[in-house]
Amino acid sequence: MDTRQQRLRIAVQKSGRLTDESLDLLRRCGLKFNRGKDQLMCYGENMPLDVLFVRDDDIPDLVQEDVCDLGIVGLNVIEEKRLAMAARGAPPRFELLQRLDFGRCRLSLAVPDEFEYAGVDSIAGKRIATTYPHVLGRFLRERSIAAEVVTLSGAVEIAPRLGRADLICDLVSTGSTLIANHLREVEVVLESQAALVRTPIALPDEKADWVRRLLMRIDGVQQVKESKYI
Ligand code: PRT
Ligand code: ZN
Repeated sequence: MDTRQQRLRIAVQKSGRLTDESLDLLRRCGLKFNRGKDQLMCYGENMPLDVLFVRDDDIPDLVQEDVCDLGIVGLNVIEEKRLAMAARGAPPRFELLQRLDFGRCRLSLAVPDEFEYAGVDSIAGKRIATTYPHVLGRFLRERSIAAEVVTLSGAVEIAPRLGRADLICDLVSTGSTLIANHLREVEVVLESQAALVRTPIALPDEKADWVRRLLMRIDGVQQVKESKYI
């Protein structure tokens, strides 16, 4: 039988903010694996679960295209993808299984220090730089605000200084990047954290059983972590 039929495959960020904690979670769930340097895939030694290392932005597609059964990715990426697909009239084909207790951040509006902000209406008619045009677009629509969304692929925080935008909509965690760029956070657009997603395709019994077991173990790991903080 094709081993792809029997082994689960999970997509994890190759190198970035979610990588260490995603792998740590899998280890705490009992998975043993050896990750060689620059290795794109590693095989679970004691569970039928293999890890594929990819860019975080590719994870929703890998899961919907059934290349991977599972993926760990930020809700910000999931939500942007979901809205982008809905805008094209295509329903998303991945399912949110569980929120994970790491990767917390927020997608926020931030304005230059000298910007006179007096509530969300102050951004009407302004240019907003972001890498999340669909999530921002929904935020504006829900508040009936007409503003120009300037979609960039990165370096959003310097867009106001370059004259490309009046304000930005970007991810924030500690807030120090905003301060360093003379920007201040004024509105939260989306709260985010890492999450486990799965393919909507029905899995063979044995694989479905392993997904259930993995979810129970994740629950256990997260509860232990929580009780440590209390
Ligand atoms: O290469 P690849 O495409 O895989 O990685 P990436 O560069 O797109 O993503 P990466 O590793 O930066 O982030 C992966 C995920 O981590 C994001 O999709 C979020 O779900 C989550 N996350 C949590 C964050 C942050 N915190 C965060 N602070 N992602 C990005 N940032 C950036 C933010 O864009 C800004 O530039 O960090 C800066 C702000 O941080 P503070 O602490 O100064 O506020
Ligand atoms: Zn990315």
